[in-house]
Amino acid sequence: MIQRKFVLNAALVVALCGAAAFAQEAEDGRPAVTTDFSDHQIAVIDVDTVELLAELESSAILLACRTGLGVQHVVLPGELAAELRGRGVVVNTIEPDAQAWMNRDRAERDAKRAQRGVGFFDIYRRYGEISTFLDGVVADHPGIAVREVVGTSFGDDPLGLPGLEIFSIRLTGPGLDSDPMRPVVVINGCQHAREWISPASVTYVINELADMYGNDPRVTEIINEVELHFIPVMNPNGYEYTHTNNRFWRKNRRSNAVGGVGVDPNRNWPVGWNNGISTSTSGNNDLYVGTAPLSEPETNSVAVYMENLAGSVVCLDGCGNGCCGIGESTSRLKGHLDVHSFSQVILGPWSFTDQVAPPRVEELTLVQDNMSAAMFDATGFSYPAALGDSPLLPPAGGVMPDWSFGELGALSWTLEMRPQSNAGGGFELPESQIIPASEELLAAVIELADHARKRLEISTPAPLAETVQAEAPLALRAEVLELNGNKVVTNSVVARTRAGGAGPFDVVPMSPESGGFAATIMTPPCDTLLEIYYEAQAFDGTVVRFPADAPTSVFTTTTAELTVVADDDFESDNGWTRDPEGNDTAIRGLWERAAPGATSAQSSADFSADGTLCWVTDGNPGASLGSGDVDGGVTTLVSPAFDLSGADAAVVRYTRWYSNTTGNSPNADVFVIEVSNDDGINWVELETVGPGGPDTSGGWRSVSFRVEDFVSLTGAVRFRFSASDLGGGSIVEAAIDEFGIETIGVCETVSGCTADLDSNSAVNLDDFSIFIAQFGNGPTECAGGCTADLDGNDRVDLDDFSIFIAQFGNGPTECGL
Ligand code: 0X9
Ligand code: ZN
Repeated sequence: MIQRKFVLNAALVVALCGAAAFAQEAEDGRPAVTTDFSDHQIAVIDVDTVELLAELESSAILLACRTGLGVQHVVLPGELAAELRGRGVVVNTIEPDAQAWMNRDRAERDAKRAQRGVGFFDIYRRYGEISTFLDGVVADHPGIAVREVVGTSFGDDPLGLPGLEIFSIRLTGPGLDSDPMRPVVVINGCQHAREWISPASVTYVINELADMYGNDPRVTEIINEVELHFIPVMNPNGYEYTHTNNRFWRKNRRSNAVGGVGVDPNRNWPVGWNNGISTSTSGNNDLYVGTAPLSEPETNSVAVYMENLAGSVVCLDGCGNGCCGIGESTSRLKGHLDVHSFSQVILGPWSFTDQVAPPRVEELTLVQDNMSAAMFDATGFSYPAALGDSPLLPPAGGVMPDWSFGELGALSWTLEMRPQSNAGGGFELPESQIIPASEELLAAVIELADHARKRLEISTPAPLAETVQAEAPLALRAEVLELNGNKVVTNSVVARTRAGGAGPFDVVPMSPESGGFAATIMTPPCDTLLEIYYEAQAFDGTVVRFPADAPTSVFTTTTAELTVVADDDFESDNGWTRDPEGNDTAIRGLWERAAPGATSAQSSADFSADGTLCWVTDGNPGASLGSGDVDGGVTTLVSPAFDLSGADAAVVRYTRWYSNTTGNSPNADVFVIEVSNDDGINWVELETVGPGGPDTSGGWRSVSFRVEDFVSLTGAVRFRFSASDLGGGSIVEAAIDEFGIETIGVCETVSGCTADLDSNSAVNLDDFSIFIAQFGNGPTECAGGCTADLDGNDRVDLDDFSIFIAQFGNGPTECGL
């Protein structure tokens, strides 16, 4: 190997986002003041050995967020490019002079800046411009916006420049900003200097939210109830350096005692600090951890600021959001987003290890899925969300959200903004995308802040079916997730139900039952509207409903005469077949009836309360995420033929699982469900899950369809479930459970009016009151006669209730008048 002045660090094997021991030193070991990249080129290299990867990590700048073997964009010295070529490595130069590229890039921006009519978010702005712009936002919104000094960035040692101010902008509604009970969220940008979309988008979000206050009802409520703190530029001196000298600079601008310039702020936090996982102790390295946790002014000042915000709210009487009892304490800091680029992913804890699951997985999952869905809704761009053990990004020690989650109790994420890859512009997302990308961040911030004010989240494991059996027991189940440290008052969980669409709702207490709350109600007579909502109370007295705006919105169903045609929890073999026609092309991950084993794409268990089996695309978790997923084509599962002939209507329901977001090509495949009414010759699509959207990151989802909306009902109706992996690099897992079909018959009127207890030729609520007053009477009470004892057995019991219900709603016609 030829002598080079580049510092080699063979120990560093794992690296992220351009992690590199970059040539910053002159011959004397002192940091070079200016960086000239004219002897560097930007190239694409297919890195096929770990030795080559290590060499590039130490002597070039890798521009990817997911470094590793494979195609990499790199900035490398020309002589290294030549040497590699000499050894047979294919180096595809896309820009021969990296300095010329940077100069051009800067000149284009300067030219745009000088043009008239250029909007603030049409170009990437300098630190000073961002600071002045946000002063304007504060001045325009004096009632809700405040600027505060957080600290001072490390002055640019080599350039002899002073440290710049790290500042925050706080948004919160008027009058309440001293309320220590008010929850706090923090959003920071630009720990990493070259990730320009980060400070740009955080600045955009501050401005938008301030303008939405008073105009957008949801945002107004959120700002009135939550304190939002933004620190748009955490590393201002590093950021400026990327504008003036080196577009690829990542760290702060400290001259390190160990040599080299810059500490990686996002390796300088206390949780997992210097743990050897994507960390370096070499001052030249892009992942240099610094001399101690929080050794840097950027991290330390922000840590102090956030610790003060988190505080400790001790409940004296009553309690605010997060207090679960008098004398208990809680952190005010409920949420934190650390905004980076690039990769387009939402990364939850832990980062420092992929070996330990974080606490509060359910709440983390709920919020990150909501953020992902809101971002998708904003622009149609997919931001898959994952917790620590996901291969979306390899682990790293000493990162900021691990600290805010682990030590301050916030729900915290690294948000990697656009683009998805270097092909989309890498750290320099095209300026035309600043606004749409910022709209995605805005959507995520609104979700996070909205969550911060919540106490409880009620959900039901399955949606209420659109029709239910008339006059039959109906099991209701609700789950209550305790959010932000709050607790549910156990006996406060109720369902409220109403039959017939008018009058007050009945209260149905729900009792605790394995992981949730349950109650059973009797459904009203055939063809009656039944409305249901759920309610629970938090320790601080807040009442939470599901749906949230109940009773304005409620869940509804209609009673009918149902005939069960199929009810299959897949615990036994009921004639389902994989690939009946032999056309499947998948080579792995084929459908089987099995108990699934957990991976980050596959469920750890079937869906049914009883039993363990479901149909799943290879239930074995395998040695790695990619060993049991669908690969190489399509795998199909076909139901037996069901006889639906003679029915006017039929409902099919199933609970499905689908995940296509955990691999290197997320959101590339679909899960197709079809129906056939000619025994499997022709198929009609029932639904397609994916390629994007909320149902593509795993989780059991129950759905139902009216079969006659798709095909006419015949004697040979089949269903087909097709999961495929048609693109490369995708991890695809699918499963189904709890399959059922019911036909819907015509409501039969039960004639007779023995239940017309007040003899007015109608069986109505008045009769019901009389019935209920006698309910439970036995031989003693009925000695003198019980009008409600409809079957004449000297008791007013459930049998009489059935008779009563059967006649309920009858009028003069049915009463034979
Ligand atoms: O490495 C980092 O600091 C972050 N990526 S970046 O490309 N912006 O540098 C990721 C940190 C969080 N990582 C995980 N949660 N695995
Ligand atoms: Zn970053």
